[in-house]
Amino acid sequence: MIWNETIECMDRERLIRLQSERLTAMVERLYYNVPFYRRQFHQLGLEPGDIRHIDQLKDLPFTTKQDLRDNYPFGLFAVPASEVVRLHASSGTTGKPTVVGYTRKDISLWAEVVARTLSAAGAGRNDVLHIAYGYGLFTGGLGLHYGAEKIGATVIPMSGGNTQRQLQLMHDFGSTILACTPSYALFLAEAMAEANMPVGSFKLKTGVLGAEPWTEEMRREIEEKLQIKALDIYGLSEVIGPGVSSECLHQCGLHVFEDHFVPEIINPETLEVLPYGQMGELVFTCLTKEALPLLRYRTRDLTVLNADTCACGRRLVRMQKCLGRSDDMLIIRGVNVFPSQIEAVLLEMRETRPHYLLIVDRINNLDQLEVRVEVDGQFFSDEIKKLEDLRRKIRQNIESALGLTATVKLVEPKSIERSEGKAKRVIDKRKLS
Ligand code: DLL
Repeated sequence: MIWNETIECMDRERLIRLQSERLTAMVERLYYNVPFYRRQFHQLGLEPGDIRHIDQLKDLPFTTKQDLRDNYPFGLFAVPASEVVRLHASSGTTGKPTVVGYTRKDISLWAEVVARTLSAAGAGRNDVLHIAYGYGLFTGGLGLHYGAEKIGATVIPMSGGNTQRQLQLMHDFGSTILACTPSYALFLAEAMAEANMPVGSFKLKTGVLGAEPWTEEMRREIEEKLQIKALDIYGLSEVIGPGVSSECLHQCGLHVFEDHFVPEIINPETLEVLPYGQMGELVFTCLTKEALPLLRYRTRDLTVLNADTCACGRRLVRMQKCLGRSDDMLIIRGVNVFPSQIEAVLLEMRETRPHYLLIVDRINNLDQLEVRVEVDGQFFSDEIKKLEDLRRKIRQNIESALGLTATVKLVEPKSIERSEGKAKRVIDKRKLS
């Protein structure tokens, strides 16, 4: 089913007109309401009336995660605090999170785009939607929630964790749609088998899976084990959360809701805009958001765009599955992790040296993070208890800084390989691309 046929199947010329009108209004709003953007426009010699067409997007400045960090927490908001009804946050490159805000209208826009996502997955008012994305500062749980209510489905706001209970309720309530990360979907499948709960006794038919990269092989495995159609959904907090783009039942790329979020592909080195069909970094401009409308936000995700009409009838641009990033951000169990965040934890402690290695693996379909770190010669000890206390302390510090549990291995001074060029800090054994 197509939730908003007028928009999703609109001919491209009309869509471009709509985007152009919205961009013109947005640039004006940013000029008057966000000093950060006004300064940038002045530097470029741009006045609000200069931008009238979506083709002029390339003349506007980029926005990066660093800009959000420099203006932490609310410096890029375009409305007074009294208009903001919700905040969410995701990890940034240092201890400080990236904070995003929503007005009442933004929340309803979010429900609209997630309603499109769920309709594209075949969901409707007779469905029971089991949401196992985390509820809280992460945008996954609440983002899916409002869209699911909008289409009239029955929502089960499970949030993450407690796998046995997830299975029990999914079974007893007859859930038809599962919303969670692809790795958790696989984990649930294995847990189902272990608990001797035959997949045939569940009513699941579709998974709306995202928040982390996953391969076609993983899709096949999920589809086979859970006997469902597994669809990819994409989004990021800075743009809105889930509901930026999503697959339809044809599974041939993710339809981007470009009447609200305009995608571009750039070369991450030269920043030049690349034509459709070429792989590069995905950039989004928000056309309608009120609280935090970002211009040309660099996602760091790598993909390819394609503007052909899909067999489902939607004419929106499609993006390929994202399998890589142009920075070093890792996504571990759905949590965004920059190696520099772990480095910061280690550097704060006197007992460790800034020589470390992060080893990421997927064991039994769950991501595992191992942190190997050198202990300072002064503190290296033969006493197992001392080392054990230190190990526990590092693990706790990582957990409180990142919200992620890691296995910590202490190694002797000078045992981690030194490199002459860029240090190799991460070994990712998950082989996604
Ligand atoms: O992960 C929003 C979301 C929630 C999307 C639930 C889908 C479902 P953030 O925590 O801000 O937001 O992380 C955004 O996650 O830049 C990508 O690197 C990655 N990501 C999100 N969806 C996908 C996907 C949410 N389908 C970052 N495939 C993004 C690959 C994804 N990567």
